[in-house]
Amino acid sequence: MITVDAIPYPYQFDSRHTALVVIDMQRDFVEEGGFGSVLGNDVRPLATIVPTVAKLLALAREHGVLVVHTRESHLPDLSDCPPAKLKRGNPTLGIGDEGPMGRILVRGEPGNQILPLLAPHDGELVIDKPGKGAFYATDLHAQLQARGITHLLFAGVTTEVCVQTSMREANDRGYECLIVEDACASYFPVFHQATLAMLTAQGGIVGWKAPLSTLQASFK
Ligand code: C5J
Repeated sequence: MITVDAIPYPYQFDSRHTALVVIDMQRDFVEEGGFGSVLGNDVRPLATIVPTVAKLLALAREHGVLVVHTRESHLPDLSDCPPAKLKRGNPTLGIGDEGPMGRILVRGEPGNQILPLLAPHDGELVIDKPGKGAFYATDLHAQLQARGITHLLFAGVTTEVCVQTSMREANDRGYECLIVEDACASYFPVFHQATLAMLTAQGGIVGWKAPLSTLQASFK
């Protein structure tokens, strides 16, 4: 059993029953010139966490923690995209439109791919999700149950949207969740901080948080 000196109190997990879920580290969200930056977002806070996520992936792989990657993505005919989601957002560039790296949030397009540095390894799960949460309209829960996973470590982007939604969905399904705080980021640093505070308030109402260095130390 590993014990992490986490907030709000120590978090314990068994690597064999734990998965690292890396949310949406896609080129269109993180890279300069992608969808996110074309919409006017400053992508630097997202790009900054890439080395930390790479180290976290290496730690998980070294210790036999299952790795799950997600991508926010839709079928090319957008039949899995609710009209409300299609209408939302920037009127000049929306889901399915031709963007700087191919069609926005469409499976298989260059911008929809995970950053090469964080690319999935053989045997790791890759979940294409049409929603913000990783459990909505995916088989993630079934895949985790089939592998006896009870604990989830979260990383990725953005902290307050897809990471937070996924962690809340996981918590409601009975998983013990920890967010690796410096392996997540938002275009809005204040939202990042607020999300970490919300998730861990009231004695860990959604779960725990710890930085990568604390997680690394817990394996020693
Ligand atoms: C994610 C978004 N991945 N912000 N998507 O957080 O729309």
